[in-house]
Amino acid sequence: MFPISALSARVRALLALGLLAVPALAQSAGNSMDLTMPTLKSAAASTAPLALKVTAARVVAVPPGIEDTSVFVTLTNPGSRPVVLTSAQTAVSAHAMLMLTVKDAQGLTGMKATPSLTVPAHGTLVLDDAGPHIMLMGLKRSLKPGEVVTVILRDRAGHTLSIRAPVRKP
Ligand SMILES: [Cu+2]
Repeated sequence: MFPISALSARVRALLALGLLAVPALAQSAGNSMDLTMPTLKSAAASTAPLALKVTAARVVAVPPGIEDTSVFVTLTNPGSRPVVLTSAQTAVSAHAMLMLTVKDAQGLTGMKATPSLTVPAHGTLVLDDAGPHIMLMGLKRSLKPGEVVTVILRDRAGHTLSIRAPVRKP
């Protein structure tokens, strides 16, 4: 949604940390077993996938050459406990970050990274361009309108939810 130049120093610092982690990820990506084993382990440790209802999932289409975009989705929690999301990931971008939309003292709209987003018990969390959202940073290729991108959300206990989000023009 926003040019990279709009990122706060804090986000840049977080990105730098993320970039530091890339060599380790790239190494394990070289061997599909390395990717599969931790997934199986965490699935065994978790009791069930995240029980959230997903509606209005979409990825914002951006022109070729633009490397960042946003994921919007409405998440409804039928359960009696809040679901605290702590990370997102997708195969189509180097990073996925949980973000808040904020206004500065001059009234200018920007965004900042947040360590978590909460879907309240018996409630709904709307991710959109005016509020919290997920940023995909460092797209590995241009996304075609209509194609479906898989985005995985993870909560603080390691439970995951796979979201299928079609690419849509804003
Ligand atoms: Cu944004």
